[in-house]
Amino acid sequence: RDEKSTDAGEPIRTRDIWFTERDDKIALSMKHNGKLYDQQSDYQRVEVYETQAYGNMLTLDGMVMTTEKDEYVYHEMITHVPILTHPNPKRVLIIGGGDGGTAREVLKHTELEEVVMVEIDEKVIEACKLHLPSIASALDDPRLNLIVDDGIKYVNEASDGSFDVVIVDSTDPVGPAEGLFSVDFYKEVYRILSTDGIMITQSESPRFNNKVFKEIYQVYRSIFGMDKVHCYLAYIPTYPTGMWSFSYSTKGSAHPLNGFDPAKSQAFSESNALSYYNGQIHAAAFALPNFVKQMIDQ
Ligand code: AAT
Repeated sequence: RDEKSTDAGEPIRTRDIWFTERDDKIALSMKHNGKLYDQQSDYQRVEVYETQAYGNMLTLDGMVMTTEKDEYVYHEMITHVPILTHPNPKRVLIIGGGDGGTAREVLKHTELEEVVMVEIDEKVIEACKLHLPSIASALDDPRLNLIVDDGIKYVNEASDGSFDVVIVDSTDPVGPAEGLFSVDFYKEVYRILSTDGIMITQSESPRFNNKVFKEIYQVYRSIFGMDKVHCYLAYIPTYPTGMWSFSYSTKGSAHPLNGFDPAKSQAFSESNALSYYNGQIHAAAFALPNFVKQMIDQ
């Protein structure tokens, strides 16, 4: 590896080097062989590391976004849970998701007629196409309408009722994604959902980002209604604490469990050779520990 260098021309060192994502009180470290990409975009610092345990890893402003070896958990769970419980999904909007993982999973649903993805940062797209091709593969799919723009602007300008499923695959609420955590943004998402529309967001870790977690659920309930917002969990080893949550908010009759067809989910999982999502995981993901229920119900 000695002859290789990063984009900045620095040699990749072979000694004991570690990436660490630091919070005030905890940190997550991964040993790596070097940095493959390092650019400051207009929005954030975009880096790709070659980790030893999780393959190539995208970080934004020093925070882990995705890795080659555990990305399937996040991308399968953010996608198949809503699409397989919507009565008739045709039009899907992805906000963020620049690595392409969510788009790749959405495009496995061949009945869809329109898939739009709005990512703000073209450097994220570039880094992932170069260094995380198994995740970014879908970004060149002709069925994907990929728009490089601010997702907030796109949603504000979209017509009423224009999407059946909106997936907010966004960064944490700092930097360019801050507005993606505001009441006004979710009101606009509600407006552009069709009658039976579903909004999905990554809703942080209940164990780690607990203030944001509680606020998120309060905001969604104030817009969609008390009994229209659900939380589900998945286990993502490279995110702080490993316990991660997603929100499922519904405008009309869709429900994550009532009317859910485990056989259909199981068949979808098998025919697409999925690695995490299946008929049993779907139902199990909505079973919440008491401390999480209490945070949501407060
Ligand atoms: N599937 C990967 C997981 C991510 S990446 C989130 C993406 O949202 C980033 O590519 C970022 O550039 C994009 N983004 C941020 N703000 C906006 C915006 N306003 N409009 C459009 N795209 C945006 C998320 C991982 C979760 C983090 C867990 N710690």
